[in-house]
Amino acid sequence: MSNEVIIKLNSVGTFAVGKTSLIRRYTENSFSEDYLPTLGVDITVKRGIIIDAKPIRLVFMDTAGEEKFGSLRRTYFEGSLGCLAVYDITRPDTLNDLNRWIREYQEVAGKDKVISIIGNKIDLAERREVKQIDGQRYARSKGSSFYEASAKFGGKVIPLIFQDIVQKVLRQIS
Ligand SMILES: Nc1nc2c(ncn2[C@@H]2O[C@H](COP(=O)(O)OP(=O)(O)O)[C@@H](O)[C@H]2O)c(=O)[nH]1
Ligand SMILES: [Mg+2]
Repeated sequence: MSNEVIIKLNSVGTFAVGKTSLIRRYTENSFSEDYLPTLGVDITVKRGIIIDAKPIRLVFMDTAGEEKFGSLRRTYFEGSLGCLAVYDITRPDTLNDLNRWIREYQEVAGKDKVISIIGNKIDLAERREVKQIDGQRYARSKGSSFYEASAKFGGKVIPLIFQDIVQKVLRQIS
């Protein structure tokens, strides 16, 4: 479709918080228990979605949350319009780490880009160590949307996360 809007989105967050799983849940509606760490970057394209009456092509640059890929990761943030900043509700450090991840993303993509904060793995309720309110407060401090989700269980929140970030990006670029 020629009038397709192309939106490049990134993911940030510590290793194994579920960045790849959330994107896979949204793009393929699938989930795997096996941990296959992203090496450098996974690029996923999702076409044929209509948001606010506009045909959208989403290009996900899903990068590895490892220091050794640092300089490479930065190059994938160039030209990005939005970012999912993901933490794991069973690992409090991963919420603290978001400051560093968001700073790295903003240094390359720009401070004005849309960032959504996602607390993932809510299916592991008995192992929860981050209260929902703490994620919410953090997101508010960044002016970001906030969602809790489970890439494993999926559900309605998954498309909402992606619709929301795309709508915010569209508002910003129009
Ligand atoms: N229980 C549970 N496990 C998850 C969830 N999301 C991801 N995982 C698991 O956590 C590990 C890391 O996931 P992955 O998406 O590769 O993390 P990434 O390094 O942030 O991209 C994998 O073993 C996944 O199966 C979730 O919502 N619930
Ligand atoms: Mg990954």
